[in-house]
Amino acid sequence: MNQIPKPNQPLVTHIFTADPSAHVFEGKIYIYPSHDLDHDRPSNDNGDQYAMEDYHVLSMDNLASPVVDHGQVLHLKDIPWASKQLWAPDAAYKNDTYYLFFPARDHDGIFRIGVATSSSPAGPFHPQPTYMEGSYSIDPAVLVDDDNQAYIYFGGLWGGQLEKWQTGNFEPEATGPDASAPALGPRVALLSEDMLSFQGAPQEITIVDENGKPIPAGDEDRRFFEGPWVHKYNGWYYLSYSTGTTHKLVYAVSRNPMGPYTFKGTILTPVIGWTTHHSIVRFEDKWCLFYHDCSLSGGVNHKRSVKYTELHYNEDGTIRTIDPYA
Ligand code: FUB
Repeated sequence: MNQIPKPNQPLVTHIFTADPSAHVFEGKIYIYPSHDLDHDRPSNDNGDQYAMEDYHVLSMDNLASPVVDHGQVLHLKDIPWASKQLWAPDAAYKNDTYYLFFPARDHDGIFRIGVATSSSPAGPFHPQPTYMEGSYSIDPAVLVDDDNQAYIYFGGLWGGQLEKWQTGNFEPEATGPDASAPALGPRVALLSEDMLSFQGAPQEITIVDENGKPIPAGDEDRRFFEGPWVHKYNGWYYLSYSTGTTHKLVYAVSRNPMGPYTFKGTILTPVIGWTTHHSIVRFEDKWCLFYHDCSLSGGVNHKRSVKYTELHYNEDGTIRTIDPYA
């Protein structure tokens, strides 16, 4: 079961894993993925096929050592406010505590974001009794900045329900903006010192083109769809995300963690499978892209496998585009 990971190969093959959020904790690489279920129920644009019920944590001492599956660290049945669909999580460390941030549908079918805590990066994680007040949609990603201020980024279209929050309230019938109108941006909120709540209302992040114009909703090669991730490189904040319908991982940069962000280019060309979702982490002297695809399941969209590959910057700070099958 414990395999030495090779670049662009599944990290583990005994379970399906997706949406990897990788971090270096206690000198090792820890990966917080979704745990895809091996079922054959039908698929739809609402994402009902992504019916995940628990989380596992994976770790590697380094890139040449076996992957350890630390087993189930949190289950749906132990989260009082959640009804189904434990989607893409992220983890953070602060206050001598490890925090697992995760989306799930509440008992009204609305996606919310919860948090669970542990004294170990490998879990188990103990959930708070309620979701984070003011949270909505999916795909939380947390950046603890150099000054120790933590930011939570989140959001996703379609099944992720971001379209339904344009007024600040949940509007079940709401659809996205017209093609020529600015695209919906991911959201960002400051986290409280104890990491358990939002400090103030979430704000929408604007993503602009090279001329400072917001990327329109119809520009499906560049507009935000889901899976935000923010990392820092040479004093710049890099916001990367999935374009959804065009299946790319792309990025934009800013001097400010709250944005606006200027679109830069493509990190990863489409993978096998509909979704693409990633994280970027520095381990020792290498930058790594963790991502997933559906090669192990022969292309079944909801049976994904986490992989990694090395990521390279150009002299000017741009990221070299990666073809995962080259
Ligand atoms: O894994 C369920 C959903 O699929 C995630 O939340 C999205 O980012 C997409 O990868």
